[in-house]
Amino acid sequence: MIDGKKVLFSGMQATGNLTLGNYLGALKNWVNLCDDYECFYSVVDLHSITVRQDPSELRSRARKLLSLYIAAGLDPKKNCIYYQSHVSGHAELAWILNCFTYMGELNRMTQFKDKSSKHADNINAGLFTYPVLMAADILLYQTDVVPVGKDQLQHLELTRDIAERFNGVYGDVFTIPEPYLGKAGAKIMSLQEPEKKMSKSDENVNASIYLMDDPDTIMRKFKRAVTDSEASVQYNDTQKGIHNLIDIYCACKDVQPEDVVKEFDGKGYGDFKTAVGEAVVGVLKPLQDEYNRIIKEKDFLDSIIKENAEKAQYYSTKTLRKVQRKVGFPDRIR
Ligand code: ATP
Ligand code: LTN
Repeated sequence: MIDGKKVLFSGMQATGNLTLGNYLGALKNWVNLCDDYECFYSVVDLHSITVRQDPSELRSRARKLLSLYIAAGLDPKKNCIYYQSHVSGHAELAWILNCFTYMGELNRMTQFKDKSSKHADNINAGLFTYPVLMAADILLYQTDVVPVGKDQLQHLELTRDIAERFNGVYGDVFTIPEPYLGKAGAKIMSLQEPEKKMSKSDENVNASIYLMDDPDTIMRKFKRAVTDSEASVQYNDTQKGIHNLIDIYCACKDVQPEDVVKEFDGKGYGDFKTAVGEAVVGVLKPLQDEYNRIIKEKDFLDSIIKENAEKAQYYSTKTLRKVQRKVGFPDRIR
């Protein structure tokens, strides 16, 4: 608890270009959570170097992601938005937690299996212990809830196991975090293979709408979106492409699938795709304008980066000192 509020933590990696899936499934839903929770949103750059990165590219992407958090509506005075690498406790706690995590547990992580097969030339120890750093991120702030997608639930479960193991030895040190299941966030699927989720690492650029795509590109991608031969806008599990387009339209227009089916009754896919494209442009254009404004405000961004890193450092140090005492490190002489 911080000032009587439960703590919420989430993070995103600054790798790849964010997609409409990241926005509708995560970022957009984070905006109002600060009314009920003390929120920490980190740009997890320590995680990013588990895969080889170009240094100047990583630095620039990290700043862009942080600006995008703000452009999406996360008020940096009410939400602690910061770079993971600016708060030393993440790496320090991760080391300690490494000593409370079994090789067997990490071996079972599906993300490690996926990533090590994709990067067979660089299966480094960081990639293997990635989930322990994620556990440190979460436990460092005595986090109560973590909004994550399904793919990260396994890591959250491991975080809970590590925290319980540690508490079992040393008493109640860590809050045990729960996944945050807000109102069902849309799961946005690929425009080219609607049975797969839209993902920023998809090699086919037509499969994803990127948050910075211009209106023409957005319209073109929707025109090319894979549908079916039913020629009727219906919301069911067999018309997967149309199902996805309806979900996107609903998330952008704040309407229900049955309204969409009624609205497009008797109309062809061409009209529907145009309407979905326009709805997406209607959401992304203001986001892009705001982003382009914020990214130029150097002093403002720098002050946010500094203030929020100090805030995160303050709360994380409280937990870290407690942990260091518990495991038996000598007290600091002041
Ligand atoms: P990658 O392709 O690099 O695995 P990703 O696009 O799947 O990335 P993540 O960085 O793993 O995205 O996820 C960031 C956040 O966005 C998570 O909370 C995740 O649940 C959410 N998210 C990602 N893709 C989608 C999607 N298609 N629909 C809804 N939410 C999504
Ligand atoms: N592994 C997550 C990013 C991430 C995270 C976290 C999410 C790192 N630390 C802590 C929630 C809480 C991902 O790849 N989406």
